[in-house]
Amino acid sequence: LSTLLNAARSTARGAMNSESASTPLQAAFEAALQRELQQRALVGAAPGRDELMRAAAAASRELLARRWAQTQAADARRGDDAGCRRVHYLSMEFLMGRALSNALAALRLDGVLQAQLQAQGQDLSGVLEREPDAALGNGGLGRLAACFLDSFAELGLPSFGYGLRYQYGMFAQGIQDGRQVESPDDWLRLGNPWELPRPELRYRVGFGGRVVVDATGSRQWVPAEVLVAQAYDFIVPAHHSERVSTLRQWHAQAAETIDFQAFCRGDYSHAASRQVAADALNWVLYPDDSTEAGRELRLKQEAFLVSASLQDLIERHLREGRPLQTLGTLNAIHLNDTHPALAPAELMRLLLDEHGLPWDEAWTLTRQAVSYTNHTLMPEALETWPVRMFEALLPRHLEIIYEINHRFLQELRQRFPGDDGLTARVSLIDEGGTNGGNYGGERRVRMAALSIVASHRVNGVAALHSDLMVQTIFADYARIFPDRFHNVTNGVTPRRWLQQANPALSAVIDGQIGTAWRQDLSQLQQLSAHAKDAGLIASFRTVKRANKQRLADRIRRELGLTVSVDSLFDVQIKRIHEYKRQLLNLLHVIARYQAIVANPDGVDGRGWVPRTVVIAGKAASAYHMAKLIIQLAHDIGRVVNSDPRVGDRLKLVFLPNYGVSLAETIIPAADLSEQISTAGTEASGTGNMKFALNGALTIGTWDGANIEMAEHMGVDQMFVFGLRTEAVAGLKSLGYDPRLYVEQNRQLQAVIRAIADGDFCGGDTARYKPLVDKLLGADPYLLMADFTDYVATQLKVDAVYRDPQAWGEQTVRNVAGMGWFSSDRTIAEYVERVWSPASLKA
Ligand code: B1N
Repeated sequence: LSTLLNAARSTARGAMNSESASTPLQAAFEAALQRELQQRALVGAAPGRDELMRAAAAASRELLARRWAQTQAADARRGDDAGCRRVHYLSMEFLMGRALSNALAALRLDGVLQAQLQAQGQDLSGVLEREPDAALGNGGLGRLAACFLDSFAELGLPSFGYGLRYQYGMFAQGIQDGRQVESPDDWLRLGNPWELPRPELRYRVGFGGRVVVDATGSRQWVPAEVLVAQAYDFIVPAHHSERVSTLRQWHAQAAETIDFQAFCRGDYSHAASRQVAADALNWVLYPDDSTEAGRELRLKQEAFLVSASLQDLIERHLREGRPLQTLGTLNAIHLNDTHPALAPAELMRLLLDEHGLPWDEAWTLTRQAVSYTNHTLMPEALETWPVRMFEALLPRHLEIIYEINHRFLQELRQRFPGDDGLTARVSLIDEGGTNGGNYGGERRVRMAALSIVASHRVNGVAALHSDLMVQTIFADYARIFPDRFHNVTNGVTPRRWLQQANPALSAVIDGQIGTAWRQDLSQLQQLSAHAKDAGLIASFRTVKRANKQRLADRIRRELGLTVSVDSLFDVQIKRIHEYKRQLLNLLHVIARYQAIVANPDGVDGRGWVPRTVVIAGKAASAYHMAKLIIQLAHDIGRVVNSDPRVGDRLKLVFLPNYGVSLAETIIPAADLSEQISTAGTEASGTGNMKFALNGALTIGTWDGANIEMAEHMGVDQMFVFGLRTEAVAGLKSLGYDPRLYVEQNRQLQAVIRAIADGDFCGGDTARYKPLVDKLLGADPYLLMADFTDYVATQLKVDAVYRDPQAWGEQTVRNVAGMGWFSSDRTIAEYVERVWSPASLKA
């Protein structure tokens, strides 16, 4: 592992001649700006920030395109014994955010552009802010894929990310009367200056139709509908070498855009129907996080991504003059959750039907190439598709899945004779019994089963999650394939999440330990020797205060609310989900509000540590409970923020339209990071890492990657509370009764009563009835059981915050402990355990 990281670092040092010639950018920028102004008939006018942003992006793209060509040429030449396979990371989501400041930093051209813009009377940050986020992802899973692309480039890994070019990304969230309203994210409205259309890269992808058997007995699929996948490339630069990675996104077009016969008949709607079908496929990212989308269009999107990507991979492999027989040892195909799980079936189809390989050989290549990461244990997120939908859309894939299943189950019957329960449980087909419950007995294809059976490696995303995965949802498969399951704990890119998001803290760290942490985050450990250094603590404080001021300014601008930078900024930003327990956070806010009103001078007369609670996040449009939680946050905020008895002691802020860019401003300003999921439910979390890296302390449960963070920084550096996984399971198995916890805690009673009585919504007792009923009835995420410890732990947070030296020391120790959580380390582990040729022999 360390050899790999070091090798990447030393080639980086050699290759980095730091673009000292600033002229290429200047020239490219001037030319791009002229083009921009011409296209918009603005010649002679002073360019606005939009034109400047687009010109800067176009110029950077031009410079990156040279690096792209060099990288591809080098990768094509690499020997078969290079020790590392080319990685193809298949994901329905890449949550890239903005690209310009990252590109400028990678090219070392931010200073040059700043000077250039000053000459135009503009400042760089104003221009950067004009770039729309590329929000082609829901949350953590999509952002992880984006961090991975950054690390692929940084480590010089031959690699492609493969995704879809959605016309509309993650919906924009507005708030009306405290309620979420969704609107489309028309991010391509003004075009996309970053993307390179690759008209020469087009592949046909079929749907529907039937399978015909020819005279020789070989089977061929004759699809009823054919779409063309057209590639658009987005270049992801390394920061310490001239290597790049590629995000290749597919855009669907009709094979023949109009049905000319129909057109001539005057039947225009029929004439355009093929293009309409193609447009539907490109249409929109499914806005579901950790739940199954379950719609036919989604299955078509998944099949389209998979087919185009694999055809592209095979073509490249053959074009480079390599035989099909080395496909699996020279290429890795990685499934980012089960969303691209059709890949093994499609690869088999291509190898069998298009390239004429026999089954066993095709299966060997497939198993060598494919690996799969699971990102959640939530049963409602485990993808299954009705067999009926396969019959209609993907008949040949269904045949292949049946054959894979037949061989798999046959082997099992030999290995575990008489265990019919086992074969039914692990079959790729759910025969429609009770498994999965509410599907009305329909037969379904289990995508996780397909992913596991067809992979040589399966991994979870944090140690606890990987353990639970093999103990619970995949226990049978772990027994069948004991060597297949591994853990690779998530990480985040330090370039975006420290260097770019927090330049001031980066400068302080540079001053203390030098600049090498950008490539080797483990260097941060050196900070711990200075954790008690009053000067360093003061610098951390100064930076935090300035970042808080920036956030406070934004809150005032957007919401007209004034918050004090002297208050503790307590932040929870992530998708709104019951298991993430934003509601527990709100219960604490209410408890604190009631306590402040009852005891304005504090319980012990020492006053209150002032707090600003910040929440942001989107709720899936059909997720009623999550939407109610957003509304409750607004109702509480309205009451608390305007209560003169409270003043600065407590504010509750909901920042709308959470996304990558908003995270980049919020995270550096946080004092406290809320990571409070019910133990065993958050697979990893990656926001938790970003906060700690930026000097926020964590209040968190013993869940996901929180555990490993605590282990790396020292458990006492984190505010840990709540029931652990075994206790959660134990309580549930005994028959958990939330009312018992309420009866024992008068503070909790008062909090629940306030919500039930409509205290925050003018006495409307109906509004939150479903929420209160669920808390007192089932409370599946154990808020009632964890409330007391949570509130007590919040008081411990206050106590440390009162002591600036103690708080400061702890923030330094948090940053120092985060060196292991770089996505560079994560990717190095994937290379070693999952994608190396050696992992095939193990
Ligand atoms: O993946 C992240 C983890 O850090 C989070 O803990 C985990 O919740 C997240 C269906 C998902 N798991 N599953 C999804 C996303 C979209 C969808 O349609 C499921 N997201 C996660 C990175 O490992």
